[in-house]
Formats: sequence, C-alpha cells, structure tokens
Amino acid sequence: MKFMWGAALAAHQCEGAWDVDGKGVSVSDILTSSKHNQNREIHLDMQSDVYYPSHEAVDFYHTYKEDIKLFAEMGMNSLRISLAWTRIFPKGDEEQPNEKGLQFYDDLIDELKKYDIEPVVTLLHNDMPLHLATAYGGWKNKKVIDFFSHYCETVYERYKNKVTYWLTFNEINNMLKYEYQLLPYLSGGLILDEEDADEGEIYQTMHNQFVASAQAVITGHRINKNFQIGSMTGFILVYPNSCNPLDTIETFPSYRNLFFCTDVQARGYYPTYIQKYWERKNIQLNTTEEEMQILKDGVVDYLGFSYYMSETLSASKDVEKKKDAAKILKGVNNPYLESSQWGWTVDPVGLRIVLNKLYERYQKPLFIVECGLGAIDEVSEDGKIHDDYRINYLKNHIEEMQKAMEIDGVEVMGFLPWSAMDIISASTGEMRKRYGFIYVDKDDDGNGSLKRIRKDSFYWFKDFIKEQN
Ligand code: BGP
Repeated sequence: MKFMWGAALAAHQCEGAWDVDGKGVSVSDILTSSKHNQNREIHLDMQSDVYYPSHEAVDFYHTYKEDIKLFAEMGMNSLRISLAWTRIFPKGDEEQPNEKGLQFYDDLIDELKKYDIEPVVTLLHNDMPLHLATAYGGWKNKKVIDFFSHYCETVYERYKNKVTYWLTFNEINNMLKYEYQLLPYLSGGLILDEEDADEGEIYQTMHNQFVASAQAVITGHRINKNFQIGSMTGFILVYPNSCNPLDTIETFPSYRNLFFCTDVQARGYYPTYIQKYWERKNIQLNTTEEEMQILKDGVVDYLGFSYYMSETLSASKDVEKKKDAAKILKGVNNPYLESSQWGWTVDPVGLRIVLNKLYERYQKPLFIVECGLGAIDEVSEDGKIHDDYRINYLKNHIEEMQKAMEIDGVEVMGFLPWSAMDIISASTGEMRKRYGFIYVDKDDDGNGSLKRIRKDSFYWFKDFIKEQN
C-alpha cells in the first residue's frame, strides 16, 4: 500500500440521521452542546428543548455522495470513517443485525471505492449503544465484550472483501482522564457522579475494552488474514518543565497512562509499572487466564494514534497551571509554544518526538489517524474561507512527520488529518470548533443551509497531495 494521504471522520460527529432507518440511540446522542452548558451534559430524559448536535450533525448520512466527491477532488487516497454500532445493532445486545444499517455502510464504502479511496474503519468511536450503558453499566460489564464481538464478526463478514484497514477502539486511554466525566462516558459508557470516579472501576473498564479489542484482532485475522488491524491512542506528548530530574519524574504517570495502553495492545501484556501502581492503590482487577491469553494473541498489526498537542509538567507546586477549556491538558505553560483558541498547544516538533518514541518502543508501523487545528473560521466577503492558520499547522506537522521518516527511519503508514470536513466537536459539542478542509454552513444553534464550501486549505492539500504522487 502506498502512503495514505486522506483525512478522518467519526460517525456520530458527521452522520446525523440519529434515529433514521432503525438506528438506536448511542451515548453521544444524549449529550448537550456546550453552547447551552459550560460542559457537555448527559440528558438521559432526552429533553426536546435541549439541542443535541449529533442528531443532525452535518447530515453526512444523506450527503455522503457529494462529500466523497469533494474528497476525491482533493486527491485523497484514503478516508478514516467509523461505523455506528447503533445502526447495526440498535441496542447493542440483539442477535440479528439491522440490514438497513449494514446496507448504509456497504453503500458508503462502495462510494469510496468508486474513487479509489481506501476506507480505514474504526469499529467504535465514542458512540456505543446507550442501552448497553444504562442496562449493563457500559464496558465495566464483561457481557459487553460478547456483544461487541458479535458486532465485529458481523461487520467483518459483511465488509471483508472491501475493507483491509481497521482500528478497534478510539482512544481507550481517554478513560484515565476521568476528571472530565465526559471522556469515560464517551469511551466506556460509564455514567459517573461528579468527582466520584473509582479508579479500580476505570481500570476494570479499560481491561474489558482491551480484551474486546484483542478479541477483535483475533477474529478479524481469522476472517481475513490480510486484514490490518490497529489500535488508536490519543497521544499527548509530555515534557518536563526544566532539567530538574524531578520534573522528568513528574512526567512518569502521564507517560505510563499512555504507554500502558499501547503496551497492552502492541505487546499483549500488562507492564510491571502498572501492576505496581495497582498494588499501591489496592486495585484488584477481575481478569481470567483466558483473557490474558487473548491479550497475548490479539496484538495489533500497527499503532494508530491521534496527535494534537503536548503538555509540560513541573514538580514544583509554585508554578501557575495551564488551563484549557475542556480540562484535557495538565501542567504549566510552555513559553516555546502557542495555543489554539481552545488552549491546545500547537507543537509540530512534538509529532516527530512522538513518532520516535513509539517506533523505538515497538518497531511497528505507525499511522497518524488524527491531527488538526480546531479554529473559528469566518466566511470572508468574497465568500471564501482563508484558513492559512490551518494550512500552516498541517504543513508544519507534515514536515516533522517527514523528518521522522527520512532522518529517523520511522515507519509511517499515512497521515489522516482531523477532519475531512467541518463536523461536531467531540469535547464541546460545538460546530464553531472547526477542523475541516470543507466548511459546512451550520451554527451552534443548528441553523444553516448545510452548504459545503471549499476552504483555502482544501486547495492547498489538493496541490500538496498531487506533488506527492
Ligand atoms: C479526538 C477524537 C475525535 C475528535 C478530536 C478533536 O480525541 O477522537 O473524535 O473530535 O479529538 O477533539 P474536539 O472535537 O473535542 O476538538
């Protein structure tokens, strides 16, 4: 396969059509937008006066043909999509799949193939069936592993001759950012009380996800030995604030939270540092020998990851803490880096460092399946969107990736920036936090024609991809 130049999307952020053709309700369908609340909130009662952005999103469900035509015009040779589990098994625990849901993805994948765009398919991207969260407690319940396995087997069988590249779960490591309840909810279907996360429960939930992910790798390889199945980790690079050795020690927990996930998925066992941590915290996971064997047998073929930013940690208590809107970043301000309008640091060199760290550790192919700049884009008087800031962001990140490949010898499969077109932001539920190459006319109140407009970055990426061929 040649290098993959494309972009990424996720079903619940772009498709809309949340209750169409038999689709069930997913955990992301009952979240408010931060327009109405500072943080996104879970509304189990489905109040109709609260605006649920993913209900319509950017209506990709109905517009995918025109949108894919635009992606093809850009010259993309690949596109990361995700399947909405709820289109295929509306509640998650059914025996029989919903044919209309399966057919939708058949049509979508065929449309991509028509333009020689390789689909890279995420099996679960933050939208598990709500029923599995409310009736079973989400991923902390091991029964969910079996439901997920049944879902994976169904879609593998259905698309085995059309799809080669798969990603199992999106960013399991987000479970550990439980100060922000939204993340364990989206990732693990855990409905937590404020400030009341039980760490043991978080790790148990992750363990069940790792087992399900490894099982998905095993099943996938049985169904089609050519499948390439990867993990997907949200990678935030961590720097020590100074050359004080204690600042480096301060980075250990953050690194361990990241590497413990990639270690399990790429090596197939829990590293000693995490076992020691559990011992200290008196955390006892419920695991079986069979599950540990599944982890071993189900190591991934490649490591997918998202990269947006880095954070800087200090051992000193007297330094001012950096704050970002979604409470995702920890640590202190880094004077060498600028930040996005949402407080996410912009650190292209960090991408080269991440690629090196991952490759040194695993010697497995790496795949950048998300990277991008969330910004407020304005339509200028000339009707165009002059997003030179996004062009710079992407150009700089690509340059660093190329250094990692050419100078450092890192094996990279592709670069799929976030996002192919403007879609709903996962952390804030907003439309105004835009990442796309294609502008979508919709505002945070849900108004707008949904018209698509090519941004300057669209033309830039088109030319860039052409030069690579
Ligand atoms: C990743 C998620 C995506 C995405 C992206 C940008 O962690 O996998 O779904 O949305 O972050 O984040 P946001 O939309 O919150 O700006």
